[in-house]
Amino acid sequence: MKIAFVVLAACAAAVATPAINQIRPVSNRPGRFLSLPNPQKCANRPKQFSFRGHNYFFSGHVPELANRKVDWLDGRNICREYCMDLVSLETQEENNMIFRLIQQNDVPYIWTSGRLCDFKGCENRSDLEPKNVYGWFWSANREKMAPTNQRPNGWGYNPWSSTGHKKQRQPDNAEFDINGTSESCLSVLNNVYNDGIAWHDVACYHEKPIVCEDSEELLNYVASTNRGLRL
Ligand SMILES: [Ca+2]
Ligand SMILES: [Ca+2]
Repeated sequence: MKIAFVVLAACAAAVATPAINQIRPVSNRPGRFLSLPNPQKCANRPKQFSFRGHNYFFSGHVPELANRKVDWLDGRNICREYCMDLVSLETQEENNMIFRLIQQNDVPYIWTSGRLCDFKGCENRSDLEPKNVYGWFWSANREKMAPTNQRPNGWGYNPWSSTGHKKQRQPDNAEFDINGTSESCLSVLNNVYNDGIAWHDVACYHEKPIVCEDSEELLNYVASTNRGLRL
């Protein structure tokens, strides 16, 4: 189910047109923008594993990124230069694959492309209310997530953790009560709250390793503007 998030749709449109400096920031920090793909990096992107035609990599297994932890937008931008984006976990099969990666490599947490639609362009959208249930989507492809309080269609479990800082189901926006920062980004945490590997809403400024997944949109864009480039 695709829905048109106005601001992000504008970003996507800008990628496909010459008006590249019209891309709007998705963060509240001024002067931060989505990065454009780098054709050479796209052609040489790390392909550590693949699933249903998409390539993926974990930053911890890429020598030049292995020691880096980044906030959510920097994470997206690292991926986007490779024609990828932060991973989107649309199916249980894909989710299980990423959970296994985290478990087998003892990774404490990663960023995904999951985002709460709580920025400019998300106002007056009754279909997204209440936001903590209906307001989450995958920013890599703007696909809406299942309601957070339900098992997604075709899944055997609800990937959101049943606990967290406030000992409440996720998403709980817990940091907002502490310092006024919204937990608008989706991280997979590895047993941080004695809850196994599970989804949590986390404030986007936290620095974490990343998993990147092929972006069809960026690959198609680079393919169409770089004839003959092998991607
Ligand atoms: Ca995906
Ligand atoms: Ca939380």
